[in-house]
Amino acid sequence: MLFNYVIGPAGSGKSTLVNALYNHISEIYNEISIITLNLDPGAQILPYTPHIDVRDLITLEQVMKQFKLGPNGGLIAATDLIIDFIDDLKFEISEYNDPEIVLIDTPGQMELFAFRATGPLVASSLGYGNVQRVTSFLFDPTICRQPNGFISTMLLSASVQYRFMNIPQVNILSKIDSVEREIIERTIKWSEDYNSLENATAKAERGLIREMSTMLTQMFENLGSLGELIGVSSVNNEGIDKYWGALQRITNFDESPYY
Ligand SMILES: Nc1nc2c(ncn2[C@@H]2O[C@H](COP(=O)(O)OP(=O)(O)OP(=O)(O)O)[C@@H](O)[C@H]2O)c(=O)[nH]1
Ligand SMILES: [Mg+2]
Repeated sequence: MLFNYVIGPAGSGKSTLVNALYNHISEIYNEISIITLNLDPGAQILPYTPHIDVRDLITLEQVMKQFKLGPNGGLIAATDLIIDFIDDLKFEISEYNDPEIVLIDTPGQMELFAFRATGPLVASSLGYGNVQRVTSFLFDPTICRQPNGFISTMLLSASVQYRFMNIPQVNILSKIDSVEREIIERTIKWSEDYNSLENATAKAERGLIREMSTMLTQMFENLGSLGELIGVSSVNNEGIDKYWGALQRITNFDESPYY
């Protein structure tokens, strides 16, 4: 069983990517059992119909009413409450005859999932037997136009990796069809070549922020924390095969039964 948790800042393309990856894998393997799981209790509209939906167990409106909370407090409480429904989610997954692949869409505000107890607890609890878990962290290319936006996203990515310590992570540059090609190429270059990031930082920043950016860049280099950044478009599917390849590699997913 492969559990892929798609995590990223609000609007970075998580739900659309879950849908695109689901379609891609379903097209490659006729017989594969693959399902989608929505873990966002506050999701309004999803670009796909999830097989399992946490909103059937808990919704933002319900929590706001029950605990007399506003939308922000409601969202925090609703996400925290997912923990109470782990057994129900496990049961629903088993009802699909223990699927080979589960693609998991996580809450819009990633900090509610990744930086509170819910995310790591859910991630370590779902699945049994030979489970392979992976997180996919999304870099939003509109935030990465400037080196400081890219460095901030790298910090977020490193924090998620730190929170999900025992789970390997794939970094994705999402929505690559939505910004100029030069920006995409430059962002990927920054992830591969720390000198180019340091040079860009030196050009774009001054004073304290430049010093801090250089220190952070060096820290990432020392940690070897970024690795590959894979560009993907969920609109025209560019890079989706490379993304699936990385997921297989990182989890040693055995695809042989499907050929
Ligand atoms: N051009 C383009 N737009 C995309 C792509 N992926 C997502 N979008 C758009 O970006 C917006 C946000 O996409 P979502 O998939 O809802 O992003 P999300 O991270 O799930 O959003 P939240 O759950 O609200 O945080 C939507 O308008 C999508 O249509 C892509 O690959 N290319
Ligand atoms: Mg979403």
